[in-house]
Amino acid sequence: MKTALITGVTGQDGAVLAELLLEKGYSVHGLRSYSAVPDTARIEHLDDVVLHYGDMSDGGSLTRLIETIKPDEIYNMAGMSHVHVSFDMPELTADVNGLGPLRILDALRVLDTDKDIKFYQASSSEMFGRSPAPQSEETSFQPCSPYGTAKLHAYWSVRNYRDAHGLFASNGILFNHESAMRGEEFVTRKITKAIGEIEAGQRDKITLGNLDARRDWGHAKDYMAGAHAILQHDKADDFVLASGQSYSVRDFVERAFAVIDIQIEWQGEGVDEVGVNVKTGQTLIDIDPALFRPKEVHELIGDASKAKEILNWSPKISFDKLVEEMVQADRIEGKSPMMRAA
Ligand code: F7E
Repeated sequence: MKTALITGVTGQDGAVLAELLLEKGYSVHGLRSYSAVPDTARIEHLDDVVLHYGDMSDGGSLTRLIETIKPDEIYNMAGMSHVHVSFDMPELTADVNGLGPLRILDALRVLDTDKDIKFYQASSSEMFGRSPAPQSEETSFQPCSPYGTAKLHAYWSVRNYRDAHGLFASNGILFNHESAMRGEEFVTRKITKAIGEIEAGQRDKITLGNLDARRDWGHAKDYMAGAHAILQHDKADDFVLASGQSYSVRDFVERAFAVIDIQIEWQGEGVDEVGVNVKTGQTLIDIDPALFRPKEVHELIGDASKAKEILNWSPKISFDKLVEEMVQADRIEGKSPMMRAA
């Protein structure tokens, strides 16, 4: 039986990956950082995950854990994952997202384990920043957020430890990937959660930032299967995982409302633009410039040809299916207690 250690096991990716690895018969250990408020909701159904306290900013805790568990595979899914927030907490972002993976790599270099532990780093399309789309493994990086620069530090650390010290360390450069477990601070889940609440009469509208930003959105289940495939390859390497299709935030809004049979019409311009329910005239979307980022990545479209060719990986869940699944999941949650009981 293989043993895996997943950092960030309480987040969307950690939880989805933990479930996948348990299904594959792995013994799964998860690193959780201390939080005063319980943060294990996403893995409550996964009794078999062994949880350990530790932190990406605490090298000693990481080293001890690796030494004790002696995993076959380590998946680093931990970190400060919100790009906008990284502008307000650049040092913490650099520490956790940039130096955290380096701490694991260095532990793997110095620890005298009898195993060749494989390491997966959750690299991000945000590292491409303003490099023109489509972006592949050959595209140059132009990160434009503290989040992107910190991820780039980790990406290069993986490559350097692989080349200099012979570690089996691979980067998965993942484009945006979502699910019903996505945090509510990310735009897709923010929209679907609010739609559930609007439908249940608990709120009137959704306030958003840049409607024209374009992202390549896929489903977290497909992308975690890809992360696993990256470590099963016989050689450590770097792979882009993406759908190859991009949609704007505006597109996501339209398709998400369509799931509950509401058609949106856009009226006005710039920060005064609103999205209106065609049937009732009610404003369902407005804009708050405070939600614009100091510097924005305008368009991300991934080219995952290498993963397709070498790993035989390609996403199976379409954008429309993803949107539908997320809206439907939030409809149940968004309904009033009376409707839920019915
Ligand atoms: O923003 C725009 C926003 O926060 C997507 C993380 O998983 O994927 C994610 O990063 C777009 C941006 O994701 C709102 O300006 C408009 O252009 O959902 P997001 P992200 O920044 O792309 C990458 C690959 C990661 O690695 C990250 O960890 O949507 N947008 N209005 C908004 N975004 C948010 N959050 N909230 C809004 O109201």
